[in-house]
Amino acid sequence: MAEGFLPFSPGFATKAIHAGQKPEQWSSNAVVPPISLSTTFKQIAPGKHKGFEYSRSGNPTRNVLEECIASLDGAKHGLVFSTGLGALVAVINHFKAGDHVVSVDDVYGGTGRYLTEVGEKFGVETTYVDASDIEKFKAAIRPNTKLVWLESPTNPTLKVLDIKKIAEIAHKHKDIIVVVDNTFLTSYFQRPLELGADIVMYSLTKYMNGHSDVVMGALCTNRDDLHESLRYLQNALGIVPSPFDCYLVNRGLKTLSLRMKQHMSNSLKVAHFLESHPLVIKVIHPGLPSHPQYEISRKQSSGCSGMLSFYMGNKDGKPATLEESTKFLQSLKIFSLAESLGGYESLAELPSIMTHASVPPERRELLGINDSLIRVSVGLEEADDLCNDLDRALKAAFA
Ligand code: P1T
Repeated sequence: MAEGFLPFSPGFATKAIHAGQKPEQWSSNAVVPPISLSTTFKQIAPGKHKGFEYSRSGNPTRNVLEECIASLDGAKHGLVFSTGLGALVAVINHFKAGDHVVSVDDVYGGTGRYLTEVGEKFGVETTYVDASDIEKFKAAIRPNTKLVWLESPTNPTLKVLDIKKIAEIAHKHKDIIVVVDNTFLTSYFQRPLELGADIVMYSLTKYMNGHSDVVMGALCTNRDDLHESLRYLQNALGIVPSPFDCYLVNRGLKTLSLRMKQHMSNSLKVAHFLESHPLVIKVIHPGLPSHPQYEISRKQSSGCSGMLSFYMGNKDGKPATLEESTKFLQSLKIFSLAESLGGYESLAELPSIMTHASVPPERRELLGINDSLIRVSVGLEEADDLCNDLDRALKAAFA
């Protein structure tokens, strides 16, 4: 147990290795689930089959992954999609024109882009709110609100939202569904369904797969009605992942608990190092006592991932210019300057120009996504090597 945090869910690592993968389900008794590439399945009589007809509507390798993902969240149902955004598309397609969404203001840029630029074209309007302020959140709910979309911690400013409190408020209104994007923490560190969410969403591209070689998304729920609708949409919209990718994610899950523990330990070492660095103005990491929602983080999560953000600045505390941030990012030798997160390798990026470029400039300013904000995904390398890399690049940026 990480000190001061919620206890871990019992049996997590065992489920990650065994759930959905009974060897007896295959005629060969294969211990590693086979990759079933066939697009179609022979029928015994027209409409009579052994559970599979066509690979868009169902596939044996995908089924294994869906069962395993669901079990990790303690969920009855799991569904996987071609990407994380594909999972969002399925959720929005569950609604109809005239329905309203309340979304946390600091969401992944691509999520905001879909909600605003695509969702609104089809008549589903979104209001963005700082959901860490409960009164502001309550005020954003309208009579036609049908969906509350949360991300916690948020991307990239790592705000932690009180999921239980928000879900309780939302559920006082009939028909509101609460979805939590749990990409940053995974089911190992946070289980939103147990905190009152109706659906938990993932970009499996990140920690769940963990090896930066697959893009995929997932939704898990305990509600049969939502599962039925979303499974229908998974097929009807055609947003399914390939069997080979399902095999890879399934393999990645086997080491999720080990990886997450090490991501937490490494990112805390890096966060403490940066917090004492003269060329760093502020570090945002939910495991630091200086984080504004440190207590909520420990109350609702079992730990922290490898994600942190920080503002860099010169010795006098003047925020870095775009040139200085660029110099820093280009001077890194172990961290790669790249979008994405959650892989075994360390990455660093500039959200204002990269992952959050699609956020309107006024909202970026309000959220503090400026040219001195650096987002880091701390990987599994030696923490001392990572600190030395950051130190050298910070000095080079202001030389
Ligand atoms: O890339 P995709 O698998 O479609 O997932 C989208 C997505 C959803 N939710 C969160 C919290 C995310 O971070 C992402 C993708 N994010 C990045 C690519 C990034 O660098 O932040």
